[in-house]
Amino acid sequence: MSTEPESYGAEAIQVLEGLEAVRKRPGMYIGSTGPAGLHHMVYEVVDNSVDEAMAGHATTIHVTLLADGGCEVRDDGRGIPVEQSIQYPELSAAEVVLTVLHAGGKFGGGGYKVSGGLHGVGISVVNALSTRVEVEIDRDGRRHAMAFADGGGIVESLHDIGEAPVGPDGVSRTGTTVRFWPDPTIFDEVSFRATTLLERLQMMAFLNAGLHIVFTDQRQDSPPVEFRYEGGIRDFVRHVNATKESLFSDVGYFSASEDRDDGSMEVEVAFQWNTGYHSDGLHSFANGINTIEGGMHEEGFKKALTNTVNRYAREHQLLKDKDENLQGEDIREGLTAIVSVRLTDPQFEGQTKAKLGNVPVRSLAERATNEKLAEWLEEHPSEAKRILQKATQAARAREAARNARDATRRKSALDGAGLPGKLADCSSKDPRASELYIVEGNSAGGSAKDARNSETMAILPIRGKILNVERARLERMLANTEIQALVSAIGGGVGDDFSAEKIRYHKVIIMCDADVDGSHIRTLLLTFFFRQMRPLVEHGHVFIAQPPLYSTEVGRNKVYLKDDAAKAAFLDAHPNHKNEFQRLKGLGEMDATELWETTMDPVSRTLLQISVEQAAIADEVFSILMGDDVESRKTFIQTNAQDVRFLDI
Ligand code: 0RA
Repeated sequence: MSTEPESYGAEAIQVLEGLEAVRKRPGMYIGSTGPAGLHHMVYEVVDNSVDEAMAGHATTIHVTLLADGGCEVRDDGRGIPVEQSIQYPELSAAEVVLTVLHAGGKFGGGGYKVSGGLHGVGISVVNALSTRVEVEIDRDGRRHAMAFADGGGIVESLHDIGEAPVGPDGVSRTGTTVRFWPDPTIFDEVSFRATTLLERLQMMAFLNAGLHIVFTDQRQDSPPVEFRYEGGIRDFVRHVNATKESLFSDVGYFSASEDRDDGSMEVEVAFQWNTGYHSDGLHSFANGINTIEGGMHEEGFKKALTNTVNRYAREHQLLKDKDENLQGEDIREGLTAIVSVRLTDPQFEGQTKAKLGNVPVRSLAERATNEKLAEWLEEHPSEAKRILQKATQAARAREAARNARDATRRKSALDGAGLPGKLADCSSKDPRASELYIVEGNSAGGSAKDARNSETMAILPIRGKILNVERARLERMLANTEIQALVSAIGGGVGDDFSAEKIRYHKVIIMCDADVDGSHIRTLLLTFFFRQMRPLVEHGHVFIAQPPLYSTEVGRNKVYLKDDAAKAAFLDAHPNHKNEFQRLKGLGEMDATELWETTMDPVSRTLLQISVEQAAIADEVFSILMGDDVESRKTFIQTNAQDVRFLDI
């Protein structure tokens, strides 16, 4: 085959036009061109390998961040087919997969029943949004290679480069390796964040029992991180509950599937209760995607859970005739459960496209739970008894909580009547012009007060760790003075009562240090806003202040540089620059002038606007992967804290 890029036929031109459409509207294909979109590129490629593994043909996926900024995904599957394409005779099948939109596993006899992919867009989209893509395919004893450049143009047609490596068993290796370099003219940032990828890869390993994922970051010399969970979602539940006190040691599990004319579906559920008080430990997934807004699978499971537990309780006289049925939230208190479904054509709906809409999944989940959970309860009488004791206590606590909440609501502090003492309010009464800076620590709060423009900027210092909202029940949370100050300063109420019309500031800016504690507080605040003031996030009123990482002197002026990329760009532009770069101190150590210049001056500051999706991710990641254990969370952040810019976003 030719390796020359010339002599495009009509089809090749058509193909390039398809990829051009992706470059024109990247957001339509990968959601955004921010960090989330950048990381979707990796998931898109990995999802193809996961599909190959789920079809029973691959066991191991290596994800490697290359020192030069590229990303390599390697699997030991069958290898993308290399023969001539039937539909596009001038291209090989592999070239079609890389250049034609939605050409994933749809051709040949080997197509997949169910396929992952957040947007299910295929590797061609990754190609369209990369400056270079290299693919190697080991198949039929040969190694084949091809390469693309500048958004999908073929620079090396598929060609044979020799024998495929032979393993110790004497069998030729098969598999696919894809390397890509995201296009910096498309993405705001092209540096991957290891933590973000690790979280997702770990989740994938939990959701695909037995799948072996190896992650290596060659940009630094850290050892590879490996995930493999033979127990799948049972191990996931065990992992979430590891930092909690479980109510019993067994992790329940059941699954069911159904084949229909319009495709197949399967549901898997794992569950265990802990002694905690959340009733939001239910996490659901559809084709490996975290459905944080729930949907049909969750509905079916929840309904049947409530039914089945109540039915069991009545049949075993654990509820008396005169007792009311236990409510769903009582039964779910302390429950950690994973509901994972796979289906042919998932419909993602809702605000963040994270709600499963396929109606038939509801009845499958419901029937499976009604039948198999009932069996599990019969087989586990002592566990069943504990679950019922806990649910009964929760029902009583719910009553008490309602009374406490009513009392709290009557308190004037929460109606915005009195403003908190430590709030340095701004003089403007126009919410559109007003900004609230939530500042970690009193000393930073002091500098911020000195530095601010008092007409438009209000300062609210938050001391130490605010209450861990993840762990607390609502009434306890509202009793916390830091939370009360926050609620009354913002002025829109809280929880179901929250109204974005009443808020006193249109910008609520979280200003924390770029260290572990700062990141902790930032995540807590985002979790709080996401759960208790969601419209504030939805309307785009929540921001994160991003102090620069470096400063340096140019003549008599100080120049601030946002991050390593900005520093590199500065050095490119000033090759003779000899002055040193200072790494900037924590917020508390800056004086007012410095704080103003780096972080608060509207002309030069960098504010990151938080989307519902980001807040939801902060919330979800926080509660799923970290549980209640602050220590393990700290360790996790510390080992991944190289890139402080993206911390927790
Ligand atoms: C289409 C058909 C077949 C495999 C694949 C695609 C495939 C794609 C990717 C992408 C990354 N790794 C992959 N592994 C496989 C079936 C091939 C056959 O029938 O042998």
